[in-house]
Amino acid sequence: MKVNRIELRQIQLPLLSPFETSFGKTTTRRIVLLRADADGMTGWSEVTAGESPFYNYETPETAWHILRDFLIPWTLGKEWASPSDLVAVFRPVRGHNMAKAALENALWDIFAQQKKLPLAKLVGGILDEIPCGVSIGIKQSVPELLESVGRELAAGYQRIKVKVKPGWDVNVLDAIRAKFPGILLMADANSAYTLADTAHLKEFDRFNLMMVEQPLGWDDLLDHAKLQKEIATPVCLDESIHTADDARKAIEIGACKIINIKLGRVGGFTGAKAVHDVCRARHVPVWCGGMLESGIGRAHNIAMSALPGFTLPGDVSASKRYWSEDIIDPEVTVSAQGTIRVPQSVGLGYAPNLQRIEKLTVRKESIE
Ligand code: OSB
Ligand code: MG
Repeated sequence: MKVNRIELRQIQLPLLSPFETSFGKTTTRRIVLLRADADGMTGWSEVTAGESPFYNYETPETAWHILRDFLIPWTLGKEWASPSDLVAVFRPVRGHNMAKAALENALWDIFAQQKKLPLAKLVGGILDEIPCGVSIGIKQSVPELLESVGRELAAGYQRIKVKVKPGWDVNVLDAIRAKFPGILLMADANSAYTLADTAHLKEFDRFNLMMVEQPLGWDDLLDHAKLQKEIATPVCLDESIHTADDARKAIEIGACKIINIKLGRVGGFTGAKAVHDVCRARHVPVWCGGMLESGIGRAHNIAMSALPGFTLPGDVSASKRYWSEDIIDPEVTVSAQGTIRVPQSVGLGYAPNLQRIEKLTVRKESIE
C-alpha cells in the first residue's frame, strides 16, 4: 500500500459525566483523530493520549508534533507490504507509542479493506464476542459509587473496576463487598502507592479482588515484584508495560500475574500482538484497557480484544456510557450479558460519522 495523504484533526468531545482517577479529573476529551488515504481507500484511528501528561508523558500536542514532523513524513509516498513494517522505521523515535499507534492502526484499517477481511480477523482475532467490564472513577461519596456499581451490574457488565487512591480504597471496597458480595471486582490505583504502603495494600486481600492494577510507580517493575511476594491479590500492570520485552521481564521477576494491554501504550496492533504472545506463552491472562476512547479508538479496541489471550473482561464498554452521541455508526452497544459482538464485516466494522466529526473539529492539518 502507498499512503498519499494523512490528515490530523483534533476534536473536542464532552464526557457525559466527569471521570476521576488518582491523577486527576477529565470532563472534556480532546482527541486527535488520524485519517490516512492509500490506494483510493481511507483508514481511521485515534491517538489515545490524555489531555495532560499524567497517565504517561504523551498529550494531544506531543502526538501532533511527533506525527507531523517525524512519523508522517517517514510514511508518505513509500510502498508498505504490511503496517507492521512501520515499527522498524519508527524505532529511532524513542517512546511516543500513542503517536506511533495512531499511524500504524489507521493503516491496519486500510489493510483490512484491501484484504477484504474484518480487522479483528486480520490481526489474528478468533472471538465473535468479547466480555466487557466497566471502569468506575472516584466519586464524591460512597453511596454515589454504590449506585453507579448497581447501575452497571444491572446493564449486564461482567466485572466492576473501581479507581482507588489513599483515602478512597479499603472503605470503598468494604462498602462494595457488603452490598455486592459475589461480583467480579478489581481496583486500579494508577500508581497512587509506594512500597511503604505494603501493609495497607495487604488489607485489599480480604476483598477477593480479581487483581489490583498498577499500585506502584508508573515506570517500576522491581517494587511490584517485591509487593507481589507480600500480597495474595494478583498484581496487574498497566502503565509499566510498553513492549513485549517489558512484559517478559515483568513476568520473569514476578512483578505481575496479569497484564492490561492498551493499543496506544504499546504502539499499535503489532506491539499489542507481541505483548499478547509473550503473555500467552507464559499462561498470563491479558485484557483490553481503555483510555476513554471515542468510537474510533473503541472499534480498534474491540478488534484487538478478539485475540485468543484476551480471556478476562476488558474496559471496553458501550458508547452511551461516555457520550451523548458517538462519532461512529453504529455506536458500540453491549448486550444484557455484558458482551460486545465483534463486527464480521470488512474493515473496522463501524463507519466514522464524517459530519459529526467535522462539527466537533477544532484543529485540522493535512499532509500530502
Ligand atoms: O488506568 O485504565 C486506566 C482512563 C484514563 C486513563 C487511564 C485509565 C483509564 C480507565 C478508563 O480506567 C477506562 C475506560 O473506560 O476507557
Ligand atoms: Mg489502569
